[in-house]
Amino acid sequence: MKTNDNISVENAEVVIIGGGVCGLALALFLKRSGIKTVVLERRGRTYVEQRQRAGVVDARAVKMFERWGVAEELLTGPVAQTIEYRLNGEAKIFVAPATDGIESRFCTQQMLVNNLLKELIDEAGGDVRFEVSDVAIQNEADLPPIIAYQDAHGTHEIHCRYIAGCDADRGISRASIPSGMIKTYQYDYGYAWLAALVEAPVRGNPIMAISDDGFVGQLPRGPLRSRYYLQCALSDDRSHWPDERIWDEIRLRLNEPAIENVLVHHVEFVPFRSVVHAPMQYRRLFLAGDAAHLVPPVSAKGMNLGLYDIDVLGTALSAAILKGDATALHNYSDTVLPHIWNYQDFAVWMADTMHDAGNPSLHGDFKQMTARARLNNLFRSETAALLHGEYQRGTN
Ligand code: RFL
Repeated sequence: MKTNDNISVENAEVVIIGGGVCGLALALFLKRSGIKTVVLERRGRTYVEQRQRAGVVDARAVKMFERWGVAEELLTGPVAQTIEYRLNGEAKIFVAPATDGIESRFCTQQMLVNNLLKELIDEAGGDVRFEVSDVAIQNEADLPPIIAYQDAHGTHEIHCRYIAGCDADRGISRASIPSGMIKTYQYDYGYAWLAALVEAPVRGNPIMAISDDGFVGQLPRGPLRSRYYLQCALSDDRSHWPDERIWDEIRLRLNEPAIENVLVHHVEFVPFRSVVHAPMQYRRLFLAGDAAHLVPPVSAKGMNLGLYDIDVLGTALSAAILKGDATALHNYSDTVLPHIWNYQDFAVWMADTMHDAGNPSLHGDFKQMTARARLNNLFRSETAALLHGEYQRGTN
């Protein structure tokens, strides 16, 4: 490391901006390929370790971790591909038809991130710099990129060959791309979910319950906890939803008056929107995960789509750096976008079906009846069930 005018200057092959699930997975892959990589993360390690979101690593992502030889280190056990769909209290269990043997794994995002940090930093000595600020990107045509940032010791510059923008929707990576160079496709659904992490496990199957009083879902988040999702208005906030109302609505929408109030650890409000920014690359900057696309949580695909990007991007970066073949890197965006659009369509299917089939005040009684027919197809058509199972596994 050199020092110029109180700015430390160093080199790396790849700088990854954002040390969330996508940035860390990419860093681990590159580290194991022998590529010098630096991760810049604005939060502290403890904060990153404690952030809880997704619950399941889909079968496609499991295959990726198996190919990389880290599935056993990172993931916990297989998860049954069953969901209880409930319509006004009447339950039907959807069992995804069996496929080629590889199954999704139960592994919360928090667990996966903790295991990635352990493998990357504690086991492999990977370079993750926490609590950095003012990250700035120079990505000029025909010049190697320069990433500047601040930390407690001063100002730093990293000269690199490639930048991976894994800093989610509000990060600096996508914002650094000049306007007009990428197009944003966005769809707003007009409602939100209240997501409540509670001290109660899922008993039986994960539940997706449609009711005339609105949607409620319960998904596993570890052996002791689960997350309830309640459809709510975009304008709602915590003042509209004291704990007592959360539990009253859960009992009402599930039609289970005996459910008891337990500790609510955390509540957040997630507006439903789908977004794709395309192309997902500009010069030597490549966007992955939430920096490039968002899906509503009803599809349970946000993290899994990000891991798909990382699989393609990691392979393309290593071909460019280790073999001098940048073809896959040039084609990165064109390679991943068809998959992303496919799962945006799945997210629309899930969102419309789970919400329209309930109260017709949302989109009318015609949409209510077509949504119910669509849901019913999962139980009467092997073809529909097979396709739904493929989407759940991420193999479509
Ligand atoms: P992350 O995980 O948000 O990490 C981005 C990292 O970038 C850092 N950062 C910066 N660092 C340096 N400089 C800057 N200027 C920076 N700006 C930001 C941040 O501190 C952070 O550490 O994004 P990534 O890696 O793209 O991963 C995306 C996933 O986290 C996301 O798609 C999922 O959590 C979505 N999601 C779910 N996905 C699933 O596959 N299955 C699920 O069941 C599921 N449930 C959910 C979800 C997301 C939710 N919320 C909170 C929107 C449930 C919820 C409630």
